[in-house]
Amino acid sequence: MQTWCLVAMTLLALAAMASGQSDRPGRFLSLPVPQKCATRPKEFAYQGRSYFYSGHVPALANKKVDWLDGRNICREYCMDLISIETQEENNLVFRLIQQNDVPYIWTSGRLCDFKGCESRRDLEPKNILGWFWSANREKLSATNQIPNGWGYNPWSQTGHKKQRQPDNAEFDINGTTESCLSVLNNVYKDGIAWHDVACYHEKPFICEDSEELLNYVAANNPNLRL
Ligand SMILES: [Ca+2]
Ligand SMILES: [Ca+2]
Repeated sequence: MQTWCLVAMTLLALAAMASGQSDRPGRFLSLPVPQKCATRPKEFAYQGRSYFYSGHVPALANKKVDWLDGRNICREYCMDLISIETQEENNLVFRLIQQNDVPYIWTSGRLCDFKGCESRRDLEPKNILGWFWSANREKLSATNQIPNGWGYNPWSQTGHKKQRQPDNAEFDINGTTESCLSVLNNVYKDGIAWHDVACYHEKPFICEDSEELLNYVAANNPNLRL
């Protein structure tokens, strides 16, 4: 897993928004709200970071949102949609989904298919090497391999086209690219597994602390307890 150049990827992330990735042009990333950061929901923790599932927060319990709205709700809390870098973290997510019978959730996984991505040879072929976690701009492992240090491949072996994921299936149906990563709960009789899904779909989500946003708010609010 390599960390991408922060500045370049920030620009890419901004370009992604400006390119209207969910068919609503002119949408931007939200800035953190210091008071919300200080009182953010902390349902569970892993490696020093707090997380929550939107369905367990009274104010968000019935909310299903598209991928960018999910990011923005998290970001106001100094969080972002979850990035799942380790099998242990993935197991936490799978367990939460299983124990609470959650149908699906958004993660911060995103296909680099927007302006600025076309010059990145290292991201080809896109369906295998073109995925990254928007929350921290880290690349995902190749989608067709078991990630380093994992005992299984979290991507589903099946889907709408009865092919392994990512399959970009919706593109064949209505021309919309499946550019966002959702964890689905047995939608294709495939157990709990990762799927590429079109970003406009409305889903509950899991937020994870963003060190970047927490540090930013801490620096500007020295007396705030985060
Ligand atoms: Ca993470
Ligand atoms: Ca798919």
